[in-house]
Amino acid sequence: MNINIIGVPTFYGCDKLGPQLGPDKLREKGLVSKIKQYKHNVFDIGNIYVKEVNENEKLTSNPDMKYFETLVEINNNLAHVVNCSLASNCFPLIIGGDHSIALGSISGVSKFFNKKFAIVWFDAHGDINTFETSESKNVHGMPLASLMGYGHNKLKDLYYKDTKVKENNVYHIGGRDIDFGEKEFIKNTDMNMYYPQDLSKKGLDTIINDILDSIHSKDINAIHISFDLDFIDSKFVPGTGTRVDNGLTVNESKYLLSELAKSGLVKSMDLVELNPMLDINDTTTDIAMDLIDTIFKNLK
Ligand code: DIR
Ligand code: MN
Ligand code: MN
Ligand code: MN
Repeated sequence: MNINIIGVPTFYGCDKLGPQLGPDKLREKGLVSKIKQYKHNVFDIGNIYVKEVNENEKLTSNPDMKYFETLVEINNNLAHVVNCSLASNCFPLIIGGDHSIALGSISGVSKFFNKKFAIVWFDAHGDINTFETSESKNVHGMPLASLMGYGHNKLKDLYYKDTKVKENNVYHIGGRDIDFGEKEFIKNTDMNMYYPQDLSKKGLDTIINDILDSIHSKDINAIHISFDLDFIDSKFVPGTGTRVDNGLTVNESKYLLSELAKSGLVKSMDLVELNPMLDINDTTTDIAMDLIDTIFKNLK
């Protein structure tokens, strides 16, 4: 397969320094050769441009969302690069950066597949806040809501003017730190939520089969994986910004990713929230590499 690596070196969505170093950190660790060992054609097409913004101007463009206009710009460019990548028969692997970049990557995916795709979102958090429910004003807590058509117009209508994904085509796994407003949203949404207690009660194989059966039963041509490293239990991932207990192990995460990859439907992926400044002995970087290894080893 042809793979495009696209880095998005930004921390603007989480307002905590570190994630901007993620893409180059993984490159230094041998990201390209890691993927090449599985006989893929790998093209590292570089990083999306991230404009420098002064810390004290972060709320100037919008009082409710930090670095708003700059994030819109970054994501709009990213969406186009991802769309072009798919159009040239390449698998875009988007390396963050914080999770706000999923807004751009998935908008590009949505345009290419004409919305006939599913998202599997691995995260301890909901990422379904809007500027009205957010307690942090951080855009990395909002991408999924924006993609489903909620929140600020400039986020909802990023790249092209419409809702990017049907709520029922979103499969969210691992949520355990959901904000008040997000819980209210979940009560009325059609998106599919799988909490850590569901995973332990029913077993990982049952859950992943349920998800794949559900996807197969729909008019869907592709799966996009969006993997936030805080999906994994806090004790294993020092190098991510918002760690949460009661998550899954690395091996459990790898099992879920390998089953998805084997389905033959995975056409794009984000790996986000690696923070090399918080990491200890590259533990979390090595885990990120291991997850990527799992995907490209099993990709069909
Ligand atoms: C929190 C944290 N719910 C927020 N979100 C994070 O800022 O909206 N998402 N960390 O991954
Ligand atoms: Mn997230
Ligand atoms: Mn998260
Ligand atoms: Mn929270």
